[in-house]
Amino acid sequence: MENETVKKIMTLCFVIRNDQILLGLKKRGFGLGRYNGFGGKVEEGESLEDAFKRELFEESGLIANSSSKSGILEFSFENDKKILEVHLFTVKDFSGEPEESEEMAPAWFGFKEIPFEQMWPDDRYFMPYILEDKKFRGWFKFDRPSDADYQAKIISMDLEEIK
Ligand code: 6U4
Repeated sequence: MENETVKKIMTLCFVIRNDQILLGLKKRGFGLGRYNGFGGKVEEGESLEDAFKRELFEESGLIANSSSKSGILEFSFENDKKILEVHLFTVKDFSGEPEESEEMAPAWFGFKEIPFEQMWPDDRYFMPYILEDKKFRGWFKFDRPSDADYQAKIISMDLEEIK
């Protein structure tokens, strides 16, 4: 059908160590040139947990030993039928040291030095929940995707804590 929305199920994972968060500078694809957590598309037959662990390992070299589910966000874009359903996880217990991959260049940031101006614009809204261990859900509508030269603009949004 012509007006049918296409939903892409994705994961996004933030790794926290003491009072630092690990972010990766995206070297290719969606959100190129922006810092973000680690994640991507969920593959067929894969659980959300398996999917984020695979992406975290592929993109940063880290192995998640345990994790918590932090939230769910839906992203849409003007004049685009695609909806991204993104499942967010937080990892505080992991093995390994971050390594640069073909997709991401990882770096640690203090909680007060998170480079929001180089991230997707929604991150500054949901990040407090991640840092305070709260669960949340929300949706954001953007004009168009971010890339190295352009930060997407939020057209409308809704975000709330869930118990
Ligand atoms: P590949 O497989 O590399 O072609 P690609 O389409 O580049 O996939 P991928 O795998 O890099 O996508 O995944 C994009 C990542 O960006 C996912 O972890 C979800 C995340 N993401 C998408 N929109 C976001 C947004 N508005 N804010 C945010 N993360 C977002 O913080």
